[in-house]
Amino acid sequence: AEMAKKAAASQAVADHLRPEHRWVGIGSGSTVVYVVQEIAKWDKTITDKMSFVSTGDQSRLLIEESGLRLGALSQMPKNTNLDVSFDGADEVDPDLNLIKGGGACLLQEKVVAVASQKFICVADYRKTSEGLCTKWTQGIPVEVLPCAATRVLDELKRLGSIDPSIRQGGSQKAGPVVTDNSMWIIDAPFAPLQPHSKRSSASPSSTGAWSAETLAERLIAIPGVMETGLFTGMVTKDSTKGSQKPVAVYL
Ligand code: DER
Repeated sequence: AEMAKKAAASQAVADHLRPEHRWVGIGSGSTVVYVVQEIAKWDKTITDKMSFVSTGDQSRLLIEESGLRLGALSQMPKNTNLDVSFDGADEVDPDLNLIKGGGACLLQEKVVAVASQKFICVADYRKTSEGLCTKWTQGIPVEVLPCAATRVLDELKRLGSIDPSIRQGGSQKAGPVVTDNSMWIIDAPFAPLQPHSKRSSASPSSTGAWSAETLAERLIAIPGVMETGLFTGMVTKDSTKGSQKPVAVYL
């Protein structure tokens, strides 16, 4: 699987990073490490002109340790997007909706992904599924305000989550995992979501399964939820043509 991740990462960089790019988003997780390793091989006269925006402490350290220049969203010219962002995913459905947040970095990852002209998700074959929550059974990661966590748990159960729980640090840290934003993560398992491409003509409710888009809207509306790991409709806005291309996913 490491070979697949490495190959997918180098292909993604070859296909989508351009020498004229100036703002590049770097996600979190293990696959994106290979993306940065590829970029770090480029001639410094090119990469020294680029700024790399991180999506958390791991991403920031990865950029710094690779000798690439760190940039912040606040430094970007007004009304401009990052040229391209690279990130991983925990699961990818046929409509290219994603579950992210296995690494608890989903909040800044989504901000950077949405701020990017093109969002490249590098996910090897193990991540593809027929519907979100099919292969990724740990639950949809939800970043929450710690003081609201118990009320969010109750609301998640009302929405059909099966045994949602606050992510614990286990042997790494007593008590809950604390994110780079000083928040907690709740992992909320749901029955497999129904991708649009698999929707029967019957109304969605007849199957009882949530669509990723609808569930994402319901989750983000819960007071105390800061962000969710459902990345839906993450299309690449090709502003020149006004068309929208699906996010490029390397499987
Ligand atoms: O936490 C995240 O969203 C990461 O991007 C994660 O989903 C990808 O992790 P991996 O590249 O180590 O599989």
